[in-house]
Amino acid sequence: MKHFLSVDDVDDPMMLVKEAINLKSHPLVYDDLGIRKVLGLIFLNPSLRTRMSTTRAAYNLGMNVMSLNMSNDSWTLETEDGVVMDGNSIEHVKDAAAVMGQYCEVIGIRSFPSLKDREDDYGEHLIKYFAQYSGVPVINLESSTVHPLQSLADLVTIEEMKKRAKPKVVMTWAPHVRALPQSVPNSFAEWMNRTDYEFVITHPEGMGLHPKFVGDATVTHDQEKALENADFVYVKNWSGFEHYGELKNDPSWMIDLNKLKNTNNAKLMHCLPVRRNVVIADDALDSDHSVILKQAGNRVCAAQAVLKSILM
Ligand code: AN0
Ligand code: CP
Repeated sequence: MKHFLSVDDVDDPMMLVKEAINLKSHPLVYDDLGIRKVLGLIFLNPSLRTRMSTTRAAYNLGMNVMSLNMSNDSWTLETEDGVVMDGNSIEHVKDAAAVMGQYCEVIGIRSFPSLKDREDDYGEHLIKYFAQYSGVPVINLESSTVHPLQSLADLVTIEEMKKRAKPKVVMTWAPHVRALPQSVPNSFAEWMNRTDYEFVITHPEGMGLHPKFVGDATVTHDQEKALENADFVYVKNWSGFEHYGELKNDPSWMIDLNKLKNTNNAKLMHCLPVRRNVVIADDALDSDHSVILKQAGNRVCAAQAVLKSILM
């Protein structure tokens, strides 16, 4: 694998899932694969899980890691081509990416969308610049439109826990107090569409995702009906795609224990961080349905599978 920008960079997503599951059982088998190689982790936004799990994954492969918080510790990047840089931006991403490529064998980058200009966000300019100008493989740590490391860990979790060959997986929109990216749900949908699971998306009217990511999924505005007989319930807020970046906060869509009653004793999933009693109620998050910790744990083997396949 050259870059890991989205599922499109993966020849066989289910093979990568199997590789991650193997690495989880034997995390140190390839502990000299990345020896004396450096992974640079570049963050334009906060992160707990992605930062720590990817660092741990790199350590398991013998790599060294440098982490840089752009917002506090580096220069403001310009992403537009050919502009007169007489505004707030100090360094063009073309130059910064090329410099970082001199210091690192692999670069991971996180850059959230502005949620103001849909065309610009969906153009994914920043991560594409890194792939083009750094001269090294680039890993997506959540970009404007997708979060593939998260989706890979989610698939690992489902594969480990599923009780039937083709589980019913339901992704439900949930309320929030801030406008959030569509990256996690876009990506989850995109990866689900590469499986043979039954996949249903439920959200309030007007909160549909880009059709390219929805693909063949069944879409319904009836959350109760969608949840019936579900084996996995993936909960996530996202802001509007049609009314781009619009915040919707409808508390009736919050998931609680009662809503899981008509499921097939569903496993409850969330990528974290989760606002308790806004997105999901305590009674559900703290119940036996919840697999959020397993999911977060699986971020390590997922990142390790990606790094391994880049290093091989
Ligand atoms: C981010 C999001 O929804 O994309 C990161 C999730 C992994 N969440 C928040 O900003 C709360
Ligand atoms: N799920 C996830 O990517 O978490 P962080 O934003 O903390 O990295």
